Amino acid sequence: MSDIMVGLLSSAMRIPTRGSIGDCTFYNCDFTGPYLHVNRESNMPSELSEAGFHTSSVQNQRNMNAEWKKLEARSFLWTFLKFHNVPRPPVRIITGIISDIEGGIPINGATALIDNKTYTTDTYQSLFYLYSNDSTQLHNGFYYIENLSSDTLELIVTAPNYLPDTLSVVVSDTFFTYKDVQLISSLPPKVVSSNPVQNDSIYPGRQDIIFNFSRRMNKASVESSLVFTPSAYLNFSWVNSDKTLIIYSDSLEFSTNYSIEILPTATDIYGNLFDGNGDGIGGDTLIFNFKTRQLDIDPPVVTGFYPAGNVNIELHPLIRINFNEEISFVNIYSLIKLVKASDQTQITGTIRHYVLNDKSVLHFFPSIKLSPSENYQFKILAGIKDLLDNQIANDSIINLQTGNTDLELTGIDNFEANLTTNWWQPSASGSTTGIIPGETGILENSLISNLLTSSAKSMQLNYSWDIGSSSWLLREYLSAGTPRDVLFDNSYLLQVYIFGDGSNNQFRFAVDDNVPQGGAADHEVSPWYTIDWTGWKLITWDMTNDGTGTWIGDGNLDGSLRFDSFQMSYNQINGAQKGTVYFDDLRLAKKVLVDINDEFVSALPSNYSLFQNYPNPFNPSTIIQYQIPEDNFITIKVYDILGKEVAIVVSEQKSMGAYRIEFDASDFGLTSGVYFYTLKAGDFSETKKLILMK
Ligand SMILES: [Ca+2]
Ligand SMILES: [Ca+2]
Ligand SMILES: [Ca+2]
Ligand SMILES: [Ca+2]
Repeated sequence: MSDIMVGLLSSAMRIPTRGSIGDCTFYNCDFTGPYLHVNRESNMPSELSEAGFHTSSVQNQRNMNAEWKKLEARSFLWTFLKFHNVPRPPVRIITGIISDIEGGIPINGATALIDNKTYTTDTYQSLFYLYSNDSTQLHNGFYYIENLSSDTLELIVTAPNYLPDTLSVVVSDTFFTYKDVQLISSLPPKVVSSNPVQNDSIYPGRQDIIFNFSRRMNKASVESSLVFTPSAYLNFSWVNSDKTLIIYSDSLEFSTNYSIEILPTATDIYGNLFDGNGDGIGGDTLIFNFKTRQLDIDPPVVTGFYPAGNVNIELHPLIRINFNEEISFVNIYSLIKLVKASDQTQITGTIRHYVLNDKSVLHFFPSIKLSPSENYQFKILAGIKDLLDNQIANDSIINLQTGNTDLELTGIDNFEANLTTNWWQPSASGSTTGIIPGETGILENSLISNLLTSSAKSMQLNYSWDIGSSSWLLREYLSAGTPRDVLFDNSYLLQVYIFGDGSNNQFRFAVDDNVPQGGAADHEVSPWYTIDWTGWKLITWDMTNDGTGTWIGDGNLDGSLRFDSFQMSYNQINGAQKGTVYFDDLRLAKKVLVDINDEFVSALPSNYSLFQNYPNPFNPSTIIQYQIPEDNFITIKVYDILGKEVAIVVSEQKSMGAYRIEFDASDFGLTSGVYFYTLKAGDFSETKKLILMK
């Protein structure tokens, strides 16, 4: 009987496969069937699966309908009749699916009329409200009419906003008569969006004009019904299944008012007349106005420079220049320069150019550390151009003076590995609220990274705020991995490089304190930082001096600390509703004083000594330390590998003490190579090797 039943069920429900593929996948079978595991054990076919209870959302929406179950029930009945050799009574039932010819979506509330009997397909009000709160989610388009009186009948199918259709049907006595019907929407086509929008402006020759239609359009009818005033030579292209028209012209004038008329002779592919005013009635004209911008004759303008402030610049700074428009990258390496003020020696570095919101952001990453307490100049030279060759006319020079401190660094995470396993997605944290989860998430990015380190990757965070929410907190939580092993106390600076989006939204750090206690209250945060910059910036939380913000801790950084999370919040006053920021090189830092030519405060030395220079190899400067136990005349001289004296670093009477002095090889024009440096004081002499590597 199973053989009969499975065949009848799958033909009645019009299921192309026997047994449920879903069951088969679920039970990991080899597709030889029966698919249900219980059936394999018992040799029982999976009859009930034929109606798709397990697998298909399309069939499930039909299963909500009582007459659909009649199809199934009659199939069971006919199985028993056949098994007992009882003839099947005349059937005379018509059934099928009514759907939209374009999208293929079944139509709710369509009516089938045949033999003076009608059947209206399920609607939200009649049925689907039992299964969904969304009035547009469910539809089956299923109709079913039984007890038809004769063999040949006329079927008329109607639906609101569709053209009716009439079909001739031959009704079967022996099985269900299937008649699927596809209706053509009678809603006239209209423009649903455009770029530019009505009365907006475009830059001629650089931007296209785009119309998105509600329906697939008859392309020729649209193109021939389009009136462009004043006239211009136009190119048309169609995408999105002929629903989107792109108009491009390189003959538009600057500073001109244009209008585009789409006449009602435009039609969709079914001949429905264009609805220009969008009132649901076809046959009228769309009048679309836009302006072209004036010719850009202005050179680019620098709108932002980082680091802000000209003194106490860190020794390995990133330099960022923001422009008011997109600039040409051509020759940029010869047009921006970092030089030492005293001798105009150029500091080499890498330039990275990004265009965000049609504006250029240039970054300069010096390839070496700068010297402490030294004057530098950053030069933005004449000749930088926009994309229309408008050039900056004059050089500008920004003076930068390095400070006398350097940073001793301890990395937490450089985002080069295990990013998506160590860090949660923002929506995974119970603290996160007020975001749109589908538009918020982290991922690895290898295009934007901090080139001060040998970074190849950063962490990209896309976020989107639900502005209907009453509070907003995005917690980007570090949940696992070696970055969690880094413990510290509040004597450190906590730092991260953030590539800002200029969104004015807010950022802060969060740390666990009292580690390993781990209670909810053992969480402290930094004050908020407003992300009002575009491009890279180093954000520093000085945990000793900057204080804390308010979250679930007591505001004191107690005991042992561990990084917890980056946090962001929506700025209700002027924050962007969505944006993207990047993080790189999360780390701890301590400031160390770099004293040049200054006496040590350490205990009085008991012997002469010359220490190994650092860094070594070096370029172009290095620090030499020495100590003398008595007042004496001393020299420190540098010799090349042949023993020739090439530099005198010190030659003077000195008081007893320990000293450090900077030796800058570029002051003496030295080339790369091995050199020796010798301290002489009376009878004492000591020599060490140093390596200049340019
Ligand atoms: Ca109209
Ligand atoms: Ca310009
Ligand atoms: Ca990195
Ligand atoms: Ca605390």
